[in-house]
Amino acid sequence: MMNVPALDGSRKLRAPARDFARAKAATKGVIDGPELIVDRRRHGRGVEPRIAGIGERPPPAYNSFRFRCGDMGLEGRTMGLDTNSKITTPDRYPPRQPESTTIDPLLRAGDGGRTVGFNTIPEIIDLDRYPLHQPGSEAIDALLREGRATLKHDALFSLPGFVRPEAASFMAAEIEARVPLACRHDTDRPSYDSDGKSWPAGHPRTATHLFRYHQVLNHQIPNNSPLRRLYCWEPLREFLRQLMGFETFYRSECPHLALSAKVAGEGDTDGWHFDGNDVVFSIVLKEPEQGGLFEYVPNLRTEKDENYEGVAAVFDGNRDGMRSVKLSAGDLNVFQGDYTLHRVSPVKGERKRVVGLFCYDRVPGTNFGEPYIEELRRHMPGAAPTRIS
Ligand SMILES: O=C(O)CCC(=O)C(=O)O
Ligand SMILES: [Fe+2]
Repeated sequence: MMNVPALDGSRKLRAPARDFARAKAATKGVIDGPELIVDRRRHGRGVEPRIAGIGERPPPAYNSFRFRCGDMGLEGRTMGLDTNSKITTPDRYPPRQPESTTIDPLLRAGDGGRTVGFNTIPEIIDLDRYPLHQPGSEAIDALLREGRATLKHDALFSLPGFVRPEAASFMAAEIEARVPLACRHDTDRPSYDSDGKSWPAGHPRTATHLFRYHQVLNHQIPNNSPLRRLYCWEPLREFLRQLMGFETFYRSECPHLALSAKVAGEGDTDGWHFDGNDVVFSIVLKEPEQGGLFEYVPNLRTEKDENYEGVAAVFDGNRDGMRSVKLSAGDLNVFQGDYTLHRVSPVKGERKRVVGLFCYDRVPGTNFGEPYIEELRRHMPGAAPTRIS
């Protein structure tokens, strides 16, 4: 995801031990069973404790914590702990949205009334080229080896033609039909997540860039969407886990951002930024006529060196070491954007750029923090801010 706070960045713990004790006291006798999870993981630079999610049986290495996530249309349904460590709603298992069997009117409006298709993975993924259903096969092992080496060097590993063209255009139509409901981002933002310090004017940390696009959120994407089917397909998650070399790897459970999609029309763009989370998994569903290039400078900064000079030079137009690639419809892209400065150049022409974004985490039950969700809510059409607490 762009430079959103890392998962649950809203609740980065300054004093983890105290917060943890407060959480434990607040939940005593109210929540039976589940543990609260705080993990310590790298995001941006360094290691910070932060709330990661909720799970019945968290890995023993993790402390635990529970938090609340308000969400549009699902308010009051779920989640545990508000910002004052009070239990808000102790219902642990919110009802799931029923699987819809009929075509929803929005989709009908968007694609001329086709019946929902692409119900099976072989219709969606080119399994001949990428036999993810055969883990451990020579082809998959070779792909994993190539991917790991490429990621190390380039920060971007693309699997061209991963999604079949007809499935990609079906998914794009499904997403575009939801643009009237989508968040509209149109703001200048800095390239970095805040580090809480104040930086002098002219420093790259204070420079802002235009971010402008529509964003369709998880709960706005139908349950029977082939895009969701793909996201929920276990062999894909397992393949990506192995590619990243993580021991554990879970789909996010964020009602808003687990699965989302971005739609960029004429002039829309993502400004230069570093991602707040480690990895973005995207699938391009539709390419624009021109522009919408993915531009990046691999490993411009490192864990030890911010290289502000190099960053400032890119802002000033230096293109040394920069890659400028046209990601094509159907490509699956794995991108490590925490050390690699990147942007999406402005889209030109009538045809939109549509990208699906898949969100995972190394701990189960992850959600994004409420402040960021509130921010999204402010960008929803006709939505007034609705803080619950
Ligand atoms: O739209 C894309 O291709 C990726 C954009 C991006 O950098 C992000 O969402 O963080
Ligand atoms: Fe990004």
